[in-house]
Amino acid sequence: MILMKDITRDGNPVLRKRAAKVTFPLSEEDRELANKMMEYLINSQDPEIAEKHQLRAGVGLAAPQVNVSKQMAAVLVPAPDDAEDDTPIFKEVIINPVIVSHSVQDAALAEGEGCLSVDRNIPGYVPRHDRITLRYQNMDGETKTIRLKGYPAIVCQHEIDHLHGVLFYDHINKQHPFTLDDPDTVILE
Ligand code: UDB
Ligand code: ZN
Repeated sequence: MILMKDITRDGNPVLRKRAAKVTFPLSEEDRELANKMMEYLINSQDPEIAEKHQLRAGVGLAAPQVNVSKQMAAVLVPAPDDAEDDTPIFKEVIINPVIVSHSVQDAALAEGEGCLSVDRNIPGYVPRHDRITLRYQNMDGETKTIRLKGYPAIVCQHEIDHLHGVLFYDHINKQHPFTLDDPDTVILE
């Protein structure tokens, strides 16, 4: 299983590279990597397993974060705590993802962002697209085109940034971290 020691940290050049496209059918190695990345997210969101192995509860993990420079990321956005139904809001391994269109409207998380690869707290708004149309391949090589908004859209943009060598703090206004260039940006609580 993937543990925190396996996750590359800021300063490792793999986090600043553009990852290579993945070819289909997936190799056995790529298939195992995809499964292990999703397994990390599932384990990390289970309080007992997370405590036992000291995992940070993750909602997304990109291949460069486990030192593999390929365009693959696992995303697991759980249902809200108060939901009747605990079906995840979004659970997918996204391969060769592309944002084919996006809203003019931006959005940012009120709390800012963090990253499994960044050990310090870096405060500030991270402006992102509020709504995206995402095209990607799933593990079976099927091309999917989906629309996402709000939190799951932000998680996917954070993961896609990793595939392009971009980290969340690159988007923070250096002088005024909680000042937004676009005053119409929606702040998500
Ligand atoms: C995270 N976790 O996984 F709403 F079960 C962050 C960390 C950096 C704090 C671990 C997170 O937001 N947890 C979370 C949120 C929930 C429900 C839940 C767990 N990431 C992913 C990452 O670093 N991927 O590369 C950072 C997020 C910041 C905004 C989007 C991704
Ligand atoms: Zn990250």
